[in-house]
Amino acid sequence: MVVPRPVSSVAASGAPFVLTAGARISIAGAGADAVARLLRDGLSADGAPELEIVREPPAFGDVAVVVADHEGPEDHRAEGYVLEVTAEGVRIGAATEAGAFWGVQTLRQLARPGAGESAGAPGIAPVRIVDHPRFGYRGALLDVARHFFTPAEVRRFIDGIALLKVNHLHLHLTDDQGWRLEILSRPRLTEIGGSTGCDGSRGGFFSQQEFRDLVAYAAERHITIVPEIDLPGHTTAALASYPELNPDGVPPAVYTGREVGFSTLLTGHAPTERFLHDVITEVAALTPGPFLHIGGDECLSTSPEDFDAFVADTTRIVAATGKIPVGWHEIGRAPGLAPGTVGQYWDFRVPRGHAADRAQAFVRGGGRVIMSPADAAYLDIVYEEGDTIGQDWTGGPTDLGTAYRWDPARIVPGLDDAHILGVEAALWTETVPTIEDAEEMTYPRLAAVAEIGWSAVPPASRPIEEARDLNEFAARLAALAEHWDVLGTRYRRVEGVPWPEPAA
Ligand code: TNX
Repeated sequence: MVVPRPVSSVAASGAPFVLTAGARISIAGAGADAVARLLRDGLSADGAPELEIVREPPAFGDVAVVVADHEGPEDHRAEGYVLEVTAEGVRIGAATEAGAFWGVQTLRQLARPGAGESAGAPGIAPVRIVDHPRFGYRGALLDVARHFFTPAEVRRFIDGIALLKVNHLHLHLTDDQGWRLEILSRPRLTEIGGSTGCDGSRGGFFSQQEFRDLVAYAAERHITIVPEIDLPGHTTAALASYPELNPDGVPPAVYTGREVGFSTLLTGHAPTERFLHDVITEVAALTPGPFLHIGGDECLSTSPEDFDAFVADTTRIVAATGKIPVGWHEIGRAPGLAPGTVGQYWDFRVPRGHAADRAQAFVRGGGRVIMSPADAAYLDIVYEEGDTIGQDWTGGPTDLGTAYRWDPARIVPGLDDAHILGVEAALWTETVPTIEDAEEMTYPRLAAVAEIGWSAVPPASRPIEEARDLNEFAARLAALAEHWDVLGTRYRRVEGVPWPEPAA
């Protein structure tokens, strides 16, 4: 009962493993310490006893974590792991800390909340799991621009996505309604541009130190932060802060509405060029991860020629910092993107207009594509008609089945696993004011997208609606929800899932 479903899980015979209060976490290999501490903290957050960590061979009843070159599934050493459960003990073997950490998430899910003999828990049935991801990129986008979320709230979000083996957190840091990252060379961006949010909600921003701390917190959990500075549209917060960026030289008032697509930087103009350089240089310096996202969506007020020149230039500035540029699929129209630029596809499961061609352009340019079909992977779309939070522009609600029954390699002709970096679910927050609301929009649908990104390719011979068995998925989700209940994670109790009884 694990989400995402492991590649291979074979039940073994024998008595179950019971986690006793005297159990220890036995570690071997470099890097096992950090993973073991996260295992201890994860299990105790789930209601299990707090285990001691020892660097010695396991005794009966212990949980062993071994990180060594020859461990983990062959050919899948980067993030794979092998997890064995017998009555004698549990053993997680992996070639990397990341692999061991994903094995830990599986173990947490196998252990029912409150596991331990005192709780009278049933224990974990003997099993051997060999597991690795389908895609190296499994992402979640959190829009902190429309509604700001504090570092503590973002850490809580990181904890939640880690349990699902999501390994990239895309932070949408700037938009019309807010600029949320301190830029030392342009202090007005946060002073003015960060002063409010959608519907006049609280302002706020991450200082550079807070941002570094978030990057480090995520990295401990094997999650890479992908910062997005959305350009040249979605920029009212920047335009309000610096008059010289405006086509007419006149700064607009800060913006608290929900409409998109009306703003643009003045392109092809020296002050804007300097601004771009300064901002991108600072963001790159704060980002140890490989990616820097430049947005590029919905620039309805930039002429096509100006847009093309601007985004090509911006990808080259990013590449010069040593980062891989990422942009929304619209930028695929521009000739001259930096080689290897990654595209993020956000059109529908059945591509409309030029969307497929735009996505294919990244592959022609030596890059790959992240798949985020808006009518399945956008977490801000309503679950059902009549919901008070959420948008409905994708032509219908996104219920659990819609979020689950699609495949990234069956969307854009010619784009298969070799061209697809991975998948990402996006939580836009125009309508999402609090972190509790954010969680309710995210769970359980992120679990569906995380499984699509991690679990084995469904057989090509079967229609995707059949290949993804919603009832089977729902049963595993219900087990996961016991953890959400213990952790205090909000989730939507959608129909069709045998959810646990709510705690009294
Ligand atoms: C589209 S798709 C957007 C966002 C909105 C979202 C709302 C894309 C790259 N941009 O600006 O927040 O729809 O669902």
